Order: sequence, then structure tokens, then C-alpha cells
Amino acid sequence: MKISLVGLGGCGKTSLYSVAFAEKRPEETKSLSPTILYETRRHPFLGLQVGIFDFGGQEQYRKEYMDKPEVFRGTDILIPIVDLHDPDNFNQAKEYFIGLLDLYRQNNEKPKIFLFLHKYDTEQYQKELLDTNVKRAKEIFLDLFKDYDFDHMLTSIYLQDELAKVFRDILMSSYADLKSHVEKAEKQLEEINAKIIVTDISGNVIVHNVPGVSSGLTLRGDLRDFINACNTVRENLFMSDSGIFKGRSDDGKEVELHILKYIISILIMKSGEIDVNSQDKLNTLIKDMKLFADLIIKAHTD
Ligand SMILES: Nc1nc2c(ncn2[C@@H]2O[C@H](COP(=O)(O)OP(=O)(O)OP(=O)(O)O)[C@@H](O)[C@H]2O)c(=O)[nH]1
Ligand SMILES: [Mg+2]
Repeated sequence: MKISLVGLGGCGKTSLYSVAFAEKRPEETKSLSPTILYETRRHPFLGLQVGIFDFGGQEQYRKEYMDKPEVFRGTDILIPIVDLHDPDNFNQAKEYFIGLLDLYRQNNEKPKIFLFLHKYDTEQYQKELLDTNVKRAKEIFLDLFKDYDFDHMLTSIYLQDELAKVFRDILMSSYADLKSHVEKAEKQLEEINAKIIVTDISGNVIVHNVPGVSSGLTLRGDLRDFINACNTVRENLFMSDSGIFKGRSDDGKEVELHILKYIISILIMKSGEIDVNSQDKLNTLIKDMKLFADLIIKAHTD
């Protein structure tokens, strides 16, 4: 799957990548340099390699690659990004996006489009101006993409958890039916009296009810290492596609890891026995996530 991030220089493309996928803190993006031409990165998600193309937005680089439409070829998802702190350049951004849509037309391609109205925060910006800019940006940009499979969202690297969910949903948008499972799981988690984190086997967090457990999409390193180790045991010793791993401390803390169909993991942390009701709901969640894993595998083989 190929995702292309496009937008004028400084609108926040490399920052979005860094915070959502590369475990950077939002503040760390302040020292990023402009991207030269374009950069590509790989990120595994639900067992697929996702290629993320981050196109430098400075004028000289735009000129250079706009003459080579091949670099845009094969884009499944196009993410045009608008800097809400820079309304003077809305029209320039619009021209750029129109040029890009022309390229896709020439290539005979129709990527899905998710427009980010970005920097939706008041980090070094006035709240009153922000709301005005959102309104103007919507007027300028929303009907540009009306012939496409299109959605738009307000984003900010300072809302890191929301941003991770935005990317999770975008990455899953090509799988039919998965979204409803995730929404259901999100509800189930609220009612279970234990800490639960559902990730893919590479450590991308899908749903959880534990604050501060991920950086962007990526699960905390120590828990990721644990899942990795168990996954190796599953593969090399169990030689089965699923398995359960359990641990317990002297004072009654418990961890339980379910690996489902070599693709999804559910990490459960309890501080003692949990109530029957929660346990019932937990069992339902596990069953549902097995189905979820099946759907992913089916989508891969189709
Ligand atoms: N307030 C705020 N600042 C942001 C946000 N995202 C990025 N920035 C800042 O915007 C500046 C430029 O970010 P970059 O990610 O380098 O911009 P870019 O789009 O990659 O720029 P080019 O590589 O030149 O095309 C940095 O100082 C970031 O900290 C955001 O959501 N809110
Ligand atoms: Mg950049």
C-alpha cells in the first residue's frame, strides 16, 4: 500500500510522519529541516508493508518532481495537507493540489483522498484566527476533491492519540468491515475491569484502554519486546498460528498475552481476579478479535 503526503513547505508532513509512525514527541519536530525532493519510508501494519512517501513542499522540489509524474504512480491513498496557521498560502496550496489531481488523471489513477486541515491547535497561534481559518479552508478545499472517494479531518501533532487513530482508520480504510469491529472493541474495552491493549504483531496499537501506552501508533518498547519474544516462541516452539502466554507476580499482578492467527495480539493486565461480568466481556472481545484477524487474512489473500 502506498500513501503520499503532499502539501506546501512547512505544512507539517514530516512532523506528521515522525509523530504518528516514528515515536517522536511533537516538540521534537520543531528542529526538522525541509525535506529535499521526497523521502520514502516503510511501516508494517496488519501484516502489510505500507510505503509512506513524504514529498518535500518547497517550490524548487515541487517543480522538480511535478515534471516526473511516475513518482506518484501507484498511490492508494493521497493525503493533501493544509497548514491552518498559514491562511495566506491557501490559494497556492489549492493550485498545487489541482496540479496533482491533473497528474493522477494523466496516470489514469484515482487514489482515495484524506484532506488534513492541519495544525488545528493553538501552539503559538491565536484561537480566534484558527476558527476563521478552518471556515475559509473548508470553503476553498472541500469541493476540490468531490469526484473522489474523499474525507477530511482536523489534525494536530499535539493531539497525538487522536492522530494515531486518524492514521489507524486511514490504514484500515481499504479493508471492508474492519472499522465496525474496531468500534465494537472500543466500546467493549470501556466495560472491562482490566487493562487491555490490542495491537498487531508489529506493535501498532489498534485499540486500548490504558493511557500513555503508545507513542503515535507504536506501542511502548518494553511491551513490544514482550510481544516479539512470545511471537518467536509461538512460531518456533508452538509452531501454531495462535497461542496464550501468562505471567504472574508474587503479589498477584497478572499479564496474559493472546496471539491470534499470527497477526493480532491482545495484552491483558490485571491486578488480581476480575469480576465475572468483565471476564465474560473479555471472552467476547477475544472471540471478536479472532474474527477480526480472520478478516485481515482473508483480505490479504483476496
Ligand atoms: N503548531 C503546530 N505545528 C506543527 C504541526 N505539525 C508540524 N508543525 C511544525 O511545522 C514546522 C514544519 O514542519 P515539517 O514537518 O518540517 O514540514 P514539512 O511539511 O515536512 O515541510 P517540507 O519538508 O519543507 O515540505 C515544524 O516546526 C513543526 O514543529 C502541528 O500540528 N501544529
Ligand atoms: Mg518535510
